[in-house]
Amino acid sequence: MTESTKSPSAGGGLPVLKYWLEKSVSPQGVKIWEKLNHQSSCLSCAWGTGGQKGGFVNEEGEYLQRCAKSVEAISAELQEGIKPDFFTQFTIEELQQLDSQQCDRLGRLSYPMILRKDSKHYERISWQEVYDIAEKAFKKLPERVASYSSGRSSNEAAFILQLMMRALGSNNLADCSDLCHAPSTVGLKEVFGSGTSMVSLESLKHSDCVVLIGSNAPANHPRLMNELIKIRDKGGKVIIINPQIEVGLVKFASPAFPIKSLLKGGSNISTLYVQPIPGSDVAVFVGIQKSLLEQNLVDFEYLCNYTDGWQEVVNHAENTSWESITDTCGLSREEIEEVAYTIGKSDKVVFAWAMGITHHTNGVDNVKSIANTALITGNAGKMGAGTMPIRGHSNVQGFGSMGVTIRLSEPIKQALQGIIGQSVTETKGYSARGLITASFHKKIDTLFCLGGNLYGANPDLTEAKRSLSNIETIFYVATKPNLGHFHGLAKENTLILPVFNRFENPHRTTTESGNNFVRLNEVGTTHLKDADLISEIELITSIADKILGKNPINWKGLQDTSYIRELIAKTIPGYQKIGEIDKTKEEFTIDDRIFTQPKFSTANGKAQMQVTPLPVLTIPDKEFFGVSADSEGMVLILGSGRGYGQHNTVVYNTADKYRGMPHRHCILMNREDIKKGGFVENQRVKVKGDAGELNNIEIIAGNILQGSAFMFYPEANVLFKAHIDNLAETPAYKRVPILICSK
Ligand SMILES: Nc1nc2c(c(=O)[nH]1)N[C@H]1C(S)=C(S)[C@@H](COP(=O)(O)OP(=O)(O)OC[C@H]3O[C@@H](n4cnc5c(=O)[nH]c(N)nc54)[C@H](O)[C@@H]3O)O[C@H]1N2
Ligand SMILES: Nc1nc2c(c(=O)[nH]1)N[C@H]1C(S)=C(S)[C@@H](COP(=O)(O)OP(=O)(O)OC[C@H]3O[C@@H](n4cnc5c(=O)[nH]c(N)nc54)[C@H](O)[C@@H]3O)O[C@H]1N2
Ligand code: SF4
Ligand SMILES: [Mo]
Repeated sequence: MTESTKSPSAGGGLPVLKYWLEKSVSPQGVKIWEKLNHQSSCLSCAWGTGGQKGGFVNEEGEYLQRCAKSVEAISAELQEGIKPDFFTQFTIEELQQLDSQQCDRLGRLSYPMILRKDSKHYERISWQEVYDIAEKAFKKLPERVASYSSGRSSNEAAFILQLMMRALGSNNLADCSDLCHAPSTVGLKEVFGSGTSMVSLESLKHSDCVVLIGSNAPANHPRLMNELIKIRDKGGKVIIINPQIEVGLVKFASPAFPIKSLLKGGSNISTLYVQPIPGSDVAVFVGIQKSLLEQNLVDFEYLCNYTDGWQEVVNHAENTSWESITDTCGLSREEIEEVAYTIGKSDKVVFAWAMGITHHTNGVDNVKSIANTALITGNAGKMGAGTMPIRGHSNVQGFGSMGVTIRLSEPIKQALQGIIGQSVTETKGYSARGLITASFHKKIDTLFCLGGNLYGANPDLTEAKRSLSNIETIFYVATKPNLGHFHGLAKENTLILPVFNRFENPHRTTTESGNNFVRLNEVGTTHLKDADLISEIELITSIADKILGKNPINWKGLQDTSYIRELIAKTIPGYQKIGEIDKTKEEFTIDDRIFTQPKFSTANGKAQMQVTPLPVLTIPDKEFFGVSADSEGMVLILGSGRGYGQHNTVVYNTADKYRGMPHRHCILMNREDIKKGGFVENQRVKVKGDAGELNNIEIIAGNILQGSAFMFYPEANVLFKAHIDNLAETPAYKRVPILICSK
């Protein structure tokens, strides 16, 4: 391994501080500081830093909580506007040659554009023409109109988006959460009657043991690491369950603890680190339950008083053999027993997880098996304990709360009927995956994308492209260009509509963090002086006004966002305080989400435990990839995910120093597998999946379980077809069979 690619011994630390310094003393630096201090929540992840008390403050009012990821996001938004003649110079074929980072680096979108059928260029158009096209496009059968959204926009934009769609009679509200935490929402709702984290930031601080499953928090939720450091400092435990050793989960150097970072090279994070086979977490948790029973560490009194269905869950754990558990997950019985003992002997355990749990065909079962383990030890419904899905986008949870979902809850449905003056459609609606399938079958005429990159985020990019090309009109509402704008083209008209970001909006907005805390974002300004931007609120209300008229909703009146907040207060359970927020400026925790008593939001107040069958994990043979059994190469299980320098489909930095991956076209493999397959480190290979192949991929040796491999997304999305969890419709991005061969 060369010096430049040698990975650091701790996550965070000097490379992060260096990034901070470089950016904040750059010519952009003053502007970055101004935006970091702006009273609005961070654009990046859902940990929820920022808000009324300024950009550096977390939900508990603690300072020094802004991380380098947030600087990365702000600095990308502070790029210059794309020049008016840029798109006349370059054809769509030329733009299609750009990679994700190059698309983002073009700069901020600054004027509305259209790519018409048979034209080679995006061309500038007026907002008036945008509305005229929208008027025609939305006047289609409601089931042939759809939206997709990505959780960067505000609660207010989310609320009116779904209000418009429901007033049209459509339930096709696909959202990025369908590709993300939908299994958490579905699973937790069934068990606890509430689909979000039951743990507040305050409550997390009381915990003496955190079990972190399938999360690379050092990269994706950096300020969560501060909490883990503090829990370790007071003698608490951190158990990591992850097939890959993520360096920052072993040791993390946080700028919030400068002395430790500089003198000791960081703080120790994991007390125990176990590496299960990808997709086998149900087996791990059933194993933990079995061991808890054997070690007499089950809280039967709690189970009897506060849960239903526990007897079946206990029987299932008892009756599942150790052999099938260890065979499925690859962990030894001793490893599982040690994890169980640590959980069972701790007073207050938080179970936190991210995509390693949800990106599987049994994602909902994964979530339920974690919930069962929390319940079996009495760790749900008390301060310092509970289940905590760690949400992705900064306001993805707010989108769900506002009703941007195909699974609208009954209370919201009832309340909305009063506003739209008609009943809310009972049609099933298309999730993000459903939408791709429906457009593949030519069932969609119009698609309105509020942010995101539907093309790049989906498995099987060839299929995604073909499907989107069957849609007549696509509106992409965005701040910066991405791959989707150049590859996800419609049959007739593709429009790119530029909007203000969160710190530029001419009106107040709110967002919701993953810990159920509502942030108030103040009015801001943009540095793009000559640009023709619009706010998302103005855009959606203007379209709605054109297509739906003024009755029963005065859409243009809603451009004063305080009226939208009034409607939210009346419609969205737990959100009453938002009606007062313009006066009080009081950010708040949403009611009935944080459980510090074992009384849940189910019909009888008890948690509804359900048996989780062990998955049957198979590895296909070479013939599956269309080659003969005796041909060279080896089959591995690929997990696709994020590098340290990207936000989802948007790449900021190509190298991932922490994993020693110098560029995007790498595959991380276990050293033994490299040998076994007859390969050598840094060799270039071909990677094949069931949908496509990638050539010239460099092998990097890394700390990953034998039999598994890791690659970056969105690039890896050309490889595989969508295999989904049938309940949540989320693709199995973390368990993809691949064949690696030298040619
Ligand atoms: N900087 C930055 N921040 C982000 C994002 C970003 O792209 N960049 N994205 C945001 C979004 S939308 C999301 S959803 C989150 C994502 O946050 P994460 O879920 O942390 O992101 P992933 O890269 O998908 O990593 C998942 C982790 O799961 C592990 N894993 C894979 N398969 C399994 C398995 O079968 N079992 C277990 N137990 N573990 C497994 C992987 O090794 C990896 O460490 O981050 C959010 N925050
Ligand atoms: N293989 C693989 N695929 C995956 C995943 C994986 O782990 N592996 N992860 C999945 C997950 S968890 C998720 S959440 C999805 C992410 O899927 P998406 O949410 O669809 O994708 P993003 O890359 O986050 O979208 C970024 C774009 O949003 C736009 N944007 C940014 N800020 C704003 C704003 O303020 N307003 C508007 N209107 N637009 C804005 C910008 O144009 C930017 O290019 O990808 C999924 N796909
Ligand atoms: S942890 Fe997340 S919310 Fe907090 S500053 Fe970093 S990216 Fe922003
Ligand atoms: Mo996500």
